[in-house]
Amino acid sequence: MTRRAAGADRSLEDADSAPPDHGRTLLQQMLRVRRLEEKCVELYSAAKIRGFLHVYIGEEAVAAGVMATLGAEDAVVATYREHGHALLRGVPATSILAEMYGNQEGCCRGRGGSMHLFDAARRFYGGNAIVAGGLPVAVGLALADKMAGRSRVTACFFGEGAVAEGEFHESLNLAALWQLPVLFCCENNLYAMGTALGRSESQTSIALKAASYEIPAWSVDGMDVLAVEEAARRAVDAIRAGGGPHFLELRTYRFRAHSMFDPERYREKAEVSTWLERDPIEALRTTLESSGKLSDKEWAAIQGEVDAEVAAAVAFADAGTPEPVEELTRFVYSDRGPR
Ligand SMILES: Cc1ncc(C[n+]2csc(CCOP(=O)(O)OP(=O)(O)O)c2C)c(N)n1
Ligand SMILES: [Mg+2]
Repeated sequence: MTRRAAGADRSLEDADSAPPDHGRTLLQQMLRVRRLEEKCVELYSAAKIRGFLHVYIGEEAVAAGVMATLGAEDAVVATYREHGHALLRGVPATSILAEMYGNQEGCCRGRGGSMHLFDAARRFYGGNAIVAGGLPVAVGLALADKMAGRSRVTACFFGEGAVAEGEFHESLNLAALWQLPVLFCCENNLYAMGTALGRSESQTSIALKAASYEIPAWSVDGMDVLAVEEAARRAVDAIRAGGGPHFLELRTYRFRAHSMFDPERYREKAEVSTWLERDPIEALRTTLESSGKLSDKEWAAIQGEVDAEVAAAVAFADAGTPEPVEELTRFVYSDRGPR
């Protein structure tokens, strides 16, 4: 086929499927996270993934909305519920799943596992298992950027459980004091393990706590990806314009248990059902369909692509090589010997 003919074919294809609607892209991003997480639960039950596993099902709109506003030069810091953040940051599903299997093809050679996904080349700085542990890391990254005069943003995701930690307050204080380019993204899913927010905090508005540090802070519907994206874009633009740190309290809900070892005795089934009705993926799909921006064919195509991506990741991880035992101390001790 000549070059001209190939170009003609492409323009025909383009005419057939209109330029991808941004809403459809967000829908696909959320679905990628959902399907990967569902697969992780399945693989955990099959003992292919071991250790701890915390899934993000129900909270996808938060990562998808914020991540859509960041560029490759920006940095992302997350918690132990970070598979989706890593995926949307560009870490391949193959590399993520291989990591969870403990395979040497994983993004940390299988040494980090589910809670410690990390990819410096993509400026994805974890995967932090310590509650609030990512906040000082984000402040440090932003301080480095500010000192070097780089126009970058560091987005830091953490749960509302972090507000009980000193690191939360120290980090907000220094970020505000030094006017650092950090976007704090609090994923307020109402529970820290089995502790409801109202049982542990006298002030349950996290945005108000952030505002007490002189940080512009907004509460956002974390089940609405378009609202999340809009708020994040406003904040990121302000940060890039030298406006210092900004804070988003994203009100969301985890549909599944805290981890794979949680009998969920602390919340009523009726409460979970009410939130399930606000499924962020279903909500956006309905909005797009009713406004004529998503046909059945397009939805089927999105699902097909996502399923294929997850299936390829499973095949990759299944065919991988566990980190060899004899290499366990590699990268742990210095190989330079005594000085
Ligand atoms: C400093 C510290 N204390 C306690 C724990 C145990 N722990 C693990 S997850 C968790 C709850 C955190 O809840 P939240 O920050 O709301 O995040 P979510 O799990 O809801 O996403 C706790 C207390 C920990 N990992 N680190
Ligand atoms: Mg929480």
